[in-house]
Amino acid sequence: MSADLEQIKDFLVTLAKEAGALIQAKTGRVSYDDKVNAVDLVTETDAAVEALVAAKLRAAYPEYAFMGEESYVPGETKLGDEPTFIVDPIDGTTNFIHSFPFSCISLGFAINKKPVVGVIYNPFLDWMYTGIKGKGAYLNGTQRLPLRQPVPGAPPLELANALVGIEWGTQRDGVNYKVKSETFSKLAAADKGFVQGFRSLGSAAMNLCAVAAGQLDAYWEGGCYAWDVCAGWVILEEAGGRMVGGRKGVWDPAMDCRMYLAVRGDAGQKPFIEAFWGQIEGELDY
Ligand code: LIP
Repeated sequence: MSADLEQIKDFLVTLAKEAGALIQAKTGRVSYDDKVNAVDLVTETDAAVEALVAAKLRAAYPEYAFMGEESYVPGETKLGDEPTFIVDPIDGTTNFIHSFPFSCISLGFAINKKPVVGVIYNPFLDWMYTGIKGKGAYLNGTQRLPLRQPVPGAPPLELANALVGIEWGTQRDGVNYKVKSETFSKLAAADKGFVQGFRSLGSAAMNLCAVAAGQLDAYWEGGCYAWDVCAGWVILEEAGGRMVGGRKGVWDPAMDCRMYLAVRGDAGQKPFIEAFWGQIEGELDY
């Protein structure tokens, strides 16, 4: 039996609202633990939300697999071809701890390791982003993405007119820290990339939704996992955007490749991607 994607999206929207109420109730009042280091954080609410979501999905869709950030076991959990829910219970955990209102729940559904349904809900701003493969992407059910439409006669997307989402991520040493720091510096410099600006929303899912909405022109990150990008990926593509690899030349990235460049819909997308890759100083290595 093939999956009813519309019905799955509706189920995920209801679930996201329920989980969102729990996230909102707990923000700013939580203690936290380190995972890998002192900037890779987890709270009891991350685990509680994932447990709630996993139980509801397993009850409603026992035939589908489940992968979640908090139950992931490195080296053991593998993303397979079977239909799979891919869940980040709180994306933007640091924001959640600080009550910075850019955390969300990210609920994705993938078949053959390709995202086909995405639901991302930010309960603080009451923003519900949804996307279904082949059926478009929306904010709050009715506003079709992208929200920002091109101005007639405007120049195509290029570095010089781009607002770019970036994140430091949780690795603050070694080659990845070096590549990110030097690339950010090159992208900012007047005699090099000279992008208009950077934004750092602290959540991969929120960054991807901002690119899908056309509010950010691009988002580059290394270090994310499938649960950070699955839902946002389909929302981005259904808004006319494109996901490529965060390393030069990767036009068709795997969902769990951990290095991504998301670009909004625009005629200048391909030259922009090549120009952006040209600014990457060294190679990310996740
Ligand atoms: C975080 C991201 C953030 C990224 C971090 C991390 P978490 O997810 O969304 O943008 O830079 O590497 O993956 O830990 O808040 O779910």
